[in-house]
Amino acid sequence: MGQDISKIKENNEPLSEFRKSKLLYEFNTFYDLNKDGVITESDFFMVQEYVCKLNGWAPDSEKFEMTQDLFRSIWNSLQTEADEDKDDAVTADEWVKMWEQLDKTLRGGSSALPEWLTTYLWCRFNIYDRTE
Ligand SMILES: [Ca+2]
Ligand SMILES: [Ca+2]
Repeated sequence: MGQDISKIKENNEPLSEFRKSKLLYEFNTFYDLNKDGVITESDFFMVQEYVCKLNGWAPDSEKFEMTQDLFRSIWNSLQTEADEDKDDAVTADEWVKMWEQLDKTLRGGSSALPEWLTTYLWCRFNIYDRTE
């Protein structure tokens, strides 16, 4: 009976070193924008401010508020998925762990990334297109 459990464990392969270093690179480059070693709400706040500035949306405009809501909900989702100890900060460890979980889900037949992640990636690429 104990053998079944060890078989399950064998299937849960850890992420490869390559994949891990890629994830950590993304963590540092695209998420931890104020470079304090963790992802927090203020990192998302920076992206949001930046997006609004680029588009010329004033802080009291409807677009500004929409963007603020969007980034707040992305952060809330990330927090739910990744912030295991609920200290309002996502560490590199928690980040990699979340991706291990995500990879498992994707391999298990689920077809898509979570919606918040898709949204963030979309915003991210939009920003980087413009800064060139
Ligand atoms: Ca940070
Ligand atoms: Ca945490």
